[in-house]
Amino acid sequence: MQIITPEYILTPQNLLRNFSVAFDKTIHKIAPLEELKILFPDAKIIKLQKNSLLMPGLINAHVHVEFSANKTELSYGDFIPWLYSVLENRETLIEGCKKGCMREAISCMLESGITTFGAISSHGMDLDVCADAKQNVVFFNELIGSQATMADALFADFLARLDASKSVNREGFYPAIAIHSPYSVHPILIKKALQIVKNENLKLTAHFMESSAEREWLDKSEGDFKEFFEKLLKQNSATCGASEFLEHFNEQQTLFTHVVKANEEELLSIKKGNHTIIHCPISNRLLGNGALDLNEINKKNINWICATDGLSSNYKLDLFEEMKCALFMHSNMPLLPLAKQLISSVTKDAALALGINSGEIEEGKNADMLVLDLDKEPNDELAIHLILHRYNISQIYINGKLIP
Ligand code: MCF
Ligand code: FE
Repeated sequence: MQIITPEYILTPQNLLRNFSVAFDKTIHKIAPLEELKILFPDAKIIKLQKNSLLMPGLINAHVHVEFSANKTELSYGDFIPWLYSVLENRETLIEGCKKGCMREAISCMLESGITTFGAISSHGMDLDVCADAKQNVVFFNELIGSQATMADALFADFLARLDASKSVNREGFYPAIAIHSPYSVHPILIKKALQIVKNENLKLTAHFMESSAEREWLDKSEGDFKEFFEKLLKQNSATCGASEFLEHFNEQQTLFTHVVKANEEELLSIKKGNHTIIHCPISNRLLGNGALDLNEINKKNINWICATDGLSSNYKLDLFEEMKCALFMHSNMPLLPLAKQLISSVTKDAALALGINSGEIEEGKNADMLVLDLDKEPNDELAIHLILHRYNISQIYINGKLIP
């Protein structure tokens, strides 16, 4: 058992001052130091400096680790040209994305305070590095393929990857499933994957309504996707409508990424299923998809969290940067409440959506914690300051272990 003695502790309800935390793998008790010393006389005491803040480790629920080689290869500004550039550069990116490059992306996340991430794995090339990562990992094996003729082969490949991820046996590693999107996965495949999700109680995610091209293709089998599908896949209509797609998830709480172009009916369906939206503001901006209507999402009381997406559509895997961009992107929302919601979205709310027992400095939670060095006494606007100022992270604990 250890006792850590920060000056401040950030909890969802309030900011505690002069409280300490007794923890091993989990947080056992939060109380004044003198009280904890009596309860745990043998505990090692970690003394922290003035203005230190203990807060939960950050949770990045959506990142494509395998795309970490991209810097300037992919075309930004518009979704369909980006997609063509992904296909054109696939070999270079895959070739370039050796283990070192993926490891670097994972350690950059750690340095910026990310103690849990959700990896969307398209090929399983990131399995070893994710298994070796110091962070907790929800490893989402991606299922993709819009053509029924290929369904069996694609499903077999997906199952092999899922099985490989199940054989990783370490604390804080959770195999899970990603359905790529409504335009790219055939309903036959979706049904088969959902059966596994139900039988094995796995976490589930999908990209949904990211671009106006996706909107038009799913609604009318028209728009910018038409040429893409006709030329590349000899497919002239969408295999699944948007509402039909969502119906597959009626009984399975799902994390839907982007959702920028969803209509009223789809948002209500997301609400009804108690699903969560993963908001990736930088990715949305870079791929020309506009801004999610967070006011509307809040009005409908829909769960949402914030994540980085991959280096395929971002320049950094840093949730402080992501929150800062969100704060400026949603300029029609009151600043302080948005800042508070953003902090909650990468801690408590993300933990809840991923089904992870962390995201809060609270008794019983896993000890995933950061120590930040604030430069002076915090005030009521701490949430804004946490996002605007890159406070130094002096210690990181994951499942109670100090990360060197
Ligand atoms: O989230 C971004 C943009 N939307 C969709 N997919 C991806 C993103 N970054 C990487 N991807 C991957 C996706 O997982 O791109 C591949 C898929 O494997 C091809 S998309 C048809
Ligand atoms: Fe993505």
